[in-house]
Amino acid sequence: MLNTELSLYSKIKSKNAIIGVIGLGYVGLELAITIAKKRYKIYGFDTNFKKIKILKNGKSPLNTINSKSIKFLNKNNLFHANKIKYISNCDIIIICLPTPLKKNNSPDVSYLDDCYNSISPYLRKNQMLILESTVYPGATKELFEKKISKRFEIGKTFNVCFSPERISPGKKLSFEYSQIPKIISGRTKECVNNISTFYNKIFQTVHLCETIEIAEFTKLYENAFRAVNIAFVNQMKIVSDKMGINIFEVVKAASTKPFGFTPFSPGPGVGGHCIPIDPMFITYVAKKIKVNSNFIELARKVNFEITNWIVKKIKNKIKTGKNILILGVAYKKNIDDYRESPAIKIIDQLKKDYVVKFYDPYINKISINSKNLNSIKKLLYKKLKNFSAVVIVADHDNFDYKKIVKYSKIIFDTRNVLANNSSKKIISC
Ligand code: SAJ
Repeated sequence: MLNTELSLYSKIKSKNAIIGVIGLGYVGLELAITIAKKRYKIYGFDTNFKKIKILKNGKSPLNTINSKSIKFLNKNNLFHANKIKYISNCDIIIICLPTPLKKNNSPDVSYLDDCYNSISPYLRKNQMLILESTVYPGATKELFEKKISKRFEIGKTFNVCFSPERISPGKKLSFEYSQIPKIISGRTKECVNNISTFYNKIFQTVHLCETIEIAEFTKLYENAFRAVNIAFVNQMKIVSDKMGINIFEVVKAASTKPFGFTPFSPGPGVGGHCIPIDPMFITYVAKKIKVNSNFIELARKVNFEITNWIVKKIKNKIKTGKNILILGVAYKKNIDDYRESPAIKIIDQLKKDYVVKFYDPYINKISINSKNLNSIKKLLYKKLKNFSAVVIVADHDNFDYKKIVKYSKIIFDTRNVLANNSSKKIISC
């Protein structure tokens, strides 16, 4: 039987299915590598030609994915930028595109809309589309299923599924991506059968949600849980600070409770494109159906407020001089991403009254209100004494914290990374 005549199910079972991953960011690339390791043929699609060129040269565009994995991917699979016509070769199309917020805090689904418009001419019978992007409940139906059902019979000649990504960028996990349980869902039992057959070959554990909407909501709930708890501990930091109590010690003590407690650490604010963003998708739908989700909005407000609180603390404590060095502008440690990073807000506010420079080993340039700011070229620890203050915003592991304390005049530690150092120069904030 020709490959084209084999049913989708038998292609998946026999690993003859060809997989297309659209969006080769930290989600799509990680997923492509994980799938390729299970010996499926992969097409990778991305509109960023520069990125595709880097990938084709066997290099990684991300500091969280090593070039060895890219070389492996290249050897066994095919990368294509914009040769979107190859979508018709793919039996399974997995969409891993960003879903940011618009200025009015409603979901920006333009990447998904553009994606559908570009792949639509190449969709054919017996394909399965899996949306992995984080979306509001109902989006898979609205943005993909409704359009596809005009041309194919969902579940019979075309499968529509949703499976949220669960990548933890930058975190050195003690387990592989394939060991993170995978949430899956499909519109019909045939869709479910195909996605569970496929993802059971890729991931160690698969959890089937009864509906696509449950799966869409699950992802948002996971991240709203983090946003709300981070906001809670950030507010408790402000309260305990006023009482002269070290909140980090409180969290450390509470963490000894072996049940019913999940520790979160206070920080300079919440960055990234998951935690500040995803919970707002719940608010977006809640507002449309006129139910209250003010817990989420309050968390967002508190997570912004904590950044202002830190800036105020810095201004109050700096006695002399006007030079400040920000160490680490990434939104969390050991990554090269500064989207929504609190460091941007901190620099933007401080630069009104101080000369602010930054150094981040992973990021050499940032843009604040479309003005570029370059990192200082090299971190010469001995020169730290030339700054009135050093502010640790991203506690990258590759900083030499002993030297930072030794050579700095005053250090604002927003990450409690210097907890074990009793130097009077350190101000925990
Ligand atoms: N943060 C705190 N205190 C905390 C935890 C985080 O201030 O206790 C801050 C971080 O510094 C960062 C922001 O919140 O600025 C978000 O941190 P995050 O650890 O949630 O990291 P993200 O944004 O990379 O979240 C991703 C999410 N993964 C997915 O959505 C698939 C999240 O669900 C993961 O739990 C998280 O990675 C992770 O644990 O690494």
